[in-house]
Parts: sequence; structure tokens; C-alpha cells
Amino acid sequence: MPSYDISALKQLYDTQGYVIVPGLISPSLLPELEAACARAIAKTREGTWPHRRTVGRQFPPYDESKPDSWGVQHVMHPDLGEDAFARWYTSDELVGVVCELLGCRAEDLQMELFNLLINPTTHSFALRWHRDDVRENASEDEEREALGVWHHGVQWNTALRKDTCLFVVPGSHKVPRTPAQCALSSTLEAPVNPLDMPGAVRVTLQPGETVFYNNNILHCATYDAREERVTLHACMGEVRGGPSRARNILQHGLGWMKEERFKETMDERGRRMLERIVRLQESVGEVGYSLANN
Ligand SMILES: O=C(O)CCC(=O)C(=O)O
Repeated sequence: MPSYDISALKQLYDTQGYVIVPGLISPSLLPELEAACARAIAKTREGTWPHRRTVGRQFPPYDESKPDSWGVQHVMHPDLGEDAFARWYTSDELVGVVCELLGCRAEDLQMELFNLLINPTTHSFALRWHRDDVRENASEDEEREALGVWHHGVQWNTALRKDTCLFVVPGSHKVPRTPAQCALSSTLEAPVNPLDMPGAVRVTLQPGETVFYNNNILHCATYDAREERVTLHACMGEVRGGPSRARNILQHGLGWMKEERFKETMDERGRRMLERIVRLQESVGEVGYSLANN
């Protein structure tokens, strides 16, 4: 039984734009996930896993020539050979909370992105203040319109080590930025001090805690090369989102999900979730990228 009131989560999530939930990794799966993360991170750092977020780029497409990494992409990819990731992604614990936050049934969920956020080893850096699917130079009206669209999806970070990297502005998923907030989020510059942003708070996760957040909340993150970060970073949507979820998800290049051998690694729930994202992929054309890079 969860130690929190599941119905209160959605209210908090809707009001603040984020909510922290403990205990979504079962004790039996934790050692396998830990081991899978260690192998995936090692391959990424030694250069044998090509799907990575590289220091110097905040959003896709990432620059493969850069040696230092701040993320491992596509951890469910069959080439990585780590099925613990998909088992957790489709687990009852996680799916139960996602359904509550999205107000949908498990039968409506679609499989989306699953990556790892890690500390770079030589270059500390920061992600600028942004909303994942609204450009930094959007006008107030454009921003209001974009924020009024419900995308039928949720994103989360689950920390395996204490994680203090993420900063958010609570409630900003619903309202356009104030002029003072725009001044600190209209360029591609990373923040000097994230807490200079009016209304910003630092999100601290203890190992095992998950923060679910609306990815259009105003957020940024700092990456310290000296602090170990091992954070599962994923999102899930539901079919009612249709093409409105397509760009944000498919810009990450998910062609490999269509491969039969990927389907073979899934249980029945996973296969159904996979079929729904493949249908979305097939229903939309070229999607482009959500945000500009620096
Ligand atoms: O590092 C983080 O926690 C946030 C990552 C992020 O901002 C993003 O993926 O859009």
C-alpha cells in the first residue's frame, strides 16, 4: 500500500505543476535497476553507447563530437540489453501514479521516452530556464495559448542518488512569464544562479523519490561534475494526446521502437503501450525540434 494519499497527488500536481512521490521502485527491482544504470553509464562514458546527451547542447539534436555526457538516451533500446528498465517503466507502482495524474486508464497509456540523467565527469554546466515545448521568445499571447493546451502526458525524474539539480517555478505551467521572468529566460544563456529567477524553488529528491512535473513548467537544472547523479528520467502519455504530443516525443528519434526485437522484450502491458506510440509515429510526418539549441 502506498504511504501517501494518491488522490491528493493530482490536485497538487495540477496546482503546482509538480509533485514528489516516494517508493515507486519495488525493493526486488532496485538492485537490477542499479546494476543496469551502472552498465549503461559506463558504456556511455567509455563511448560504446552512442545515444547520449552531450555537454554543450541542451536539447536535441546533440553534438556527438563532444566527449562529456549529461544523459544516457533510450535506455529501453534493445541494443543496450537492459530489460530492467522496461520492467520498471511498465510496473504497477509507476503506472498507477501516472494513471492518477493523467486521469486515464492503464489501457490508454503510450510508451514514450526513457533516459538517464547523469553527472558529467569533467564539465559542470547548467540547462537554461525553459519550458520543454514553448520557445523562449514566445510572446505572452503565444505562451498563454501554448500553456492552455493539455498534452495528456507527464514527465518525471526518479533519483537513485540524492538529487538537487532541478529548479522549477511552481504554478508557472499555467501562466505566461512575468517581464522579470522573461528577462531571465529569453536567451540561450544558462543561469548564473537559478534562484535569481522570481518564484524559483530547488527540487530536492532523496534516493527513491520521484518528481512528476508538467514539462511546460518553467524549469532549469544545474549539473555538477563532482556530485554523482543517477536519475531515471522518463515520460508517458495517453492516446487522447494524439498528434499534440508528437513533436515533443518523436523529436528524440524513436524509430528503433518499431523493431520486432524490441517488442519481444516486452510483457503484454508493454506491448500494448508500444503499439500505441507506434501508431502515433505512423500517423504524423516530419516533426522537427521543439526548442533551439545553444
Ligand atoms: O536535469 C533535469 O532534471 C531537467 C532536465 C530537463 O530540463 C529536460 O530534460 O528538459
